Amino acid sequence: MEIRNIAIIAHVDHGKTTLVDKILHATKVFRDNQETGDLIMDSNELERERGITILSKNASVTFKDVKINVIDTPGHSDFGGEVERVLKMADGVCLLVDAFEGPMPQTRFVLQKALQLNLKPIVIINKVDKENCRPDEVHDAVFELFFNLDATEEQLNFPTFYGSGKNGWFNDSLTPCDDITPLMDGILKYVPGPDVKEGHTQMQITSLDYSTFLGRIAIGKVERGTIKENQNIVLVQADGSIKKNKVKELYVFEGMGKRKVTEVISGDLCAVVGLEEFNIGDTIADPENPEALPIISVDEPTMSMTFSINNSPFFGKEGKFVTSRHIRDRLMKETEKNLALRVEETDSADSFLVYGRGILHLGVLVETMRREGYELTVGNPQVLVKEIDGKKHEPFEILVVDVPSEFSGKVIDLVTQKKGEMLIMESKGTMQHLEFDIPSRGLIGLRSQMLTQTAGEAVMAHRFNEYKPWKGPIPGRSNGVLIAKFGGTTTAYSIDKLQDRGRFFIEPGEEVYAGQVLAEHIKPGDLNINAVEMKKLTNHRASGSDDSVRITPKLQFTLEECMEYIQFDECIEVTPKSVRMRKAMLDENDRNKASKSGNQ
Ligand SMILES: Nc1nc2c(ncn2[C@@H]2O[C@H](COP(=O)(O)OP(=O)(O)OP(=O)(O)O)[C@@H](O)[C@H]2O)c(=O)[nH]1
Ligand SMILES: [Mg+2]
Repeated sequence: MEIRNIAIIAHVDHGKTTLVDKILHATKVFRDNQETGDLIMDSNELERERGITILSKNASVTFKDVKINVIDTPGHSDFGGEVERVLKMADGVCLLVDAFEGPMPQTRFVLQKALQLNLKPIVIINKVDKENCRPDEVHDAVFELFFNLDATEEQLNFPTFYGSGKNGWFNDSLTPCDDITPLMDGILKYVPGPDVKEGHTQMQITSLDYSTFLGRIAIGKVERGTIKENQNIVLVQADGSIKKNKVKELYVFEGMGKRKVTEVISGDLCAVVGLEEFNIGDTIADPENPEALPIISVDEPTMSMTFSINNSPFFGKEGKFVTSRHIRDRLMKETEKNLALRVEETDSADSFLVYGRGILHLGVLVETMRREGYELTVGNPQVLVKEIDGKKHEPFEILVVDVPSEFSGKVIDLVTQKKGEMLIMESKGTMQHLEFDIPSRGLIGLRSQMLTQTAGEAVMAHRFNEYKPWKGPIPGRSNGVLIAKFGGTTTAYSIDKLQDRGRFFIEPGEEVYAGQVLAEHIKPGDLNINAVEMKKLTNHRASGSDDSVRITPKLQFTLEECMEYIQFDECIEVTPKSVRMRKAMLDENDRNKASKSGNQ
């Protein structure tokens, strides 16, 4: 059977997973009346909640007797490492571009990676159902992007399809049609079949999967020869070492799942069960001829954060896994499959320094651990500075903001405060399109401020560009916080009294501890408050009793919002049930002493 291996790549939200839905339906992976819902491939809990893809995933369909292995990839720049890795399994890519937004920072990144690997691109201008969309302009912009990325003559000759994943059609022109058949035909026509190589077994492990029954599963593309059930093989590892191993079971992808087989031939993707102690990047090879494939390298992390045991007074109350040993093992396990993540031990046995690609990358890890039952403390995210030619350098990113014209002034002011410099300003429909060069530091916390300033209208995206000399101090949070002076149960009485001082993160009746951050102060500077004070008892039942008190609903931050909010002297306590911001030093006297001696 003929094979095509394609990866679906794009900037975040440009419609990759929706397209995969349509491909699965068009090829009748489901029974006609089967209820499947939307975004079927976004199968894990966090993906469903957030409506984004975090992990790339494989599916496989049959169209006109050709087997098409489809790889859905995440579009958020924090998960770029995930895309780089799985592109190794593809022979072609479908590059989706939103017909209104046009190419965005991550479009450039994923296309660049695909072109470097010499994958055949098919461009899909998606969402042409959107009002004010500009498919022709976007097509030109995509061509320019290919050109700027030094695409070869052949790559520049890319085929283009237009359509709407949402409305279920793609055609080779802007004329709407009934379904996605023209695109499917295009995939068969333009994407080459894999290179089928005879010879000794060679397969690189590009992904890792777990199954409670089968254990760790190695996924990749058979590069050369065949791989068989019960075959004795060796693993050639990154450091050159060679380990004897054996294939227990073999699976190929089929629909959304896998099918057990006895043999897989060169060119197809497969899942190997039973290998011991393998890593992503290892080559499965013939014991007689152990030849390694080029190692997989992904871009460097740009941000770090400390992960420590929970040392708040509430330690161990809400989590199952709380010791430094638990946290260490879990982090090490994560590095096996999360290639852009790095973990370092620190001077303290209770703390680890975790490096990632951004707030979301690290935040998703913390959120996942919390759901698995872990308790931990995380510090404020720091960008990675480097010493280059004896000078301090920091990461800079390209920030793209699309915003209704009336807000563009505010956006420029805000970004300039954060040491961003404007590169481009042009109109795009009724919107202004702005591009800045900005230190990554300046991006921390920017999203929420930007949304407040633009009534939620700004659409922003950013992507690492290069290391440049340190830009000097960048103003952090402008407001101070209200800190609990005493532990206990908060009362409506005390919160009511303090409401005009700040916006609370907690509500009456919550257990708090001394040193916990309870509210945002309306002014700069921190204040220690008593939020557990009881109303003085009187003999008379006053008419304005406690329950008639009007408390403004609490401000509920997501974990990532907390990460962007906290300052260097603060941290976040994370447990399966709660996310609490706190001062790193819980004791008020300690904090006073530290701030006096200036070494907080
Ligand atoms: N108007 C319109 N909306 C679409 C179309 N295709 C997808 N969408 C919507 O765009 C949003 C994002 O779609 P997804 O398919 O999740 O995008 P994605 O590229 O997989 O996103 P990430 O995996 O997070 O990068 C969803 O709300 C879709 O319903 C389309 O053709 N037209
Ligand atoms: Mg997706």
